[in-house]
Amino acid sequence: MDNNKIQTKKIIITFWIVLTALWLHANNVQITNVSFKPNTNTIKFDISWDNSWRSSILNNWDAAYVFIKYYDPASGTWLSANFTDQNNVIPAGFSVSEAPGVGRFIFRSESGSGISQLVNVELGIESRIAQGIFDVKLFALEMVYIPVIDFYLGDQASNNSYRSSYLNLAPDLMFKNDESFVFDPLPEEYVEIANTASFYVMKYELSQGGYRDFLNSLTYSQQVNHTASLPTSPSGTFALAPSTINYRNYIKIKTPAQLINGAYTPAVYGCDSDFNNVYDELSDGENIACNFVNWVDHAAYLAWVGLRPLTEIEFEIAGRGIQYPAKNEYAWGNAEIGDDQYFVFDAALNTEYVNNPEPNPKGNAIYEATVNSLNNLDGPVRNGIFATASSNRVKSGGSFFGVMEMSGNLRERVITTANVQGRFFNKNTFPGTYLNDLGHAFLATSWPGARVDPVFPNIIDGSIPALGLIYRGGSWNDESFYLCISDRSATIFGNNTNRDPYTGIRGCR
Ligand SMILES: [Ca+2]
Ligand SMILES: [Ca+2]
Repeated sequence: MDNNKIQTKKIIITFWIVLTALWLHANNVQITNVSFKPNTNTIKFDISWDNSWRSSILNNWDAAYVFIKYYDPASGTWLSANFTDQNNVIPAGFSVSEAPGVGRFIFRSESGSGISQLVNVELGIESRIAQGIFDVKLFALEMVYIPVIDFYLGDQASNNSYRSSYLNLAPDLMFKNDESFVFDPLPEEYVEIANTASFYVMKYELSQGGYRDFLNSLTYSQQVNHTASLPTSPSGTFALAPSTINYRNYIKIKTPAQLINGAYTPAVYGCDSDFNNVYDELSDGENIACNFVNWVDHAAYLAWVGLRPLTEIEFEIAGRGIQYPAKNEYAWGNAEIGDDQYFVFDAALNTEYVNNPEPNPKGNAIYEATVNSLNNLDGPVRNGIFATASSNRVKSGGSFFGVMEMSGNLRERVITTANVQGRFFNKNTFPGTYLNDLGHAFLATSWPGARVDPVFPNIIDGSIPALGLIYRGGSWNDESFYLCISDRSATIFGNNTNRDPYTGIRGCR
């Protein structure tokens, strides 16, 4: 009865599909046909993503991390809706993770590879959400499962590479997981390796479409702190990039914020790489990795989706896997890297590709030698640009476990072991998945840059130094050595509030 009443009131329910892609070459997850089933308290949808796998040999698979936001009229904000793990319906050959955490992982339960295509998935949700009276957004991110393994740290060659002892550089003495400490040359001391556990890491750097969707779920006051241009700026203004040069960031203000009855409405953001003032077309760059994000943005995004930063130890584990280190190796497991400028076609389309990838044994990556500003390549590229249905690890530039763009494209902030603040980081503390009124992550206990505040404890607002971070993997503008999986050249100082064109967002949990 209530449900009928609600429908006669014509309350509009909107479904937001993130990271959508329709064409060949596209790697990104797609959600369609979303509906609610009030009788079973479930949300029903179809989901698919490309280049999916599960390997029983490596005990490794990829997954779609799904999470729900609903609009809370009382607070005027988008909040997380909880999954109940009741009445789940999952097609044969797939599984879904259960609590804890705000989101759920959908993944192959049997070995295989190719497109993952699931129809009529149902996941149990709070009954009030299943009634269909709220505006709801269902999001998905592709992630990769990293099992507990024996691993090596350092490659005995890269700058500040980990090693097993203070002086001994002999390869047979490199650190392995059956030891407890590793020598970190940055603080010149041994650091304890926390108990390792399996984790999921984002398969790609966060896309511009993903960050756009985040901005479109914030209030005006929250948007102010996660963009470079005021939300009241004219339509067509770059949200993150400078007006002079945008380095392939195409997120713009689509509809400016407006002052109505003394309060600002949020701006609406969209991608428009072809400058035709039609936003979020397939040709508008939303699958390109998102640059111009600072640590305050990064922390807030991760908190909002229920993820956390990686540690630099996890970065090397996800990159190298179980393999013995090769000196100066990149994410694809050897020290050979292409150094010819790439020619990019279908630029900013969801089919964006490079028509001259390097042949074996050289791996492919976007960095100083391969960018080509004359060919519209002066910034990051589409996530997974080198991965195709037939590409191997070297050609795709993927890591041992299939994580993409760990070498190059955008550099990645991770938690360092090089100072006490980084070593204080607790992987098991997650903020509450909602942000404070100003859009900042809080309850981010032990995260770098978290300061004590009487109202919002452990808030990350950029007001104090973000001690405990380091950049890993290098960017499109870096020399090749920065891209090595063990390179530790790029330490981070200061508050890390500058938005630069070189740094992106990756998270894990
Ligand atoms: Ca357009
Ligand atoms: Ca990267």
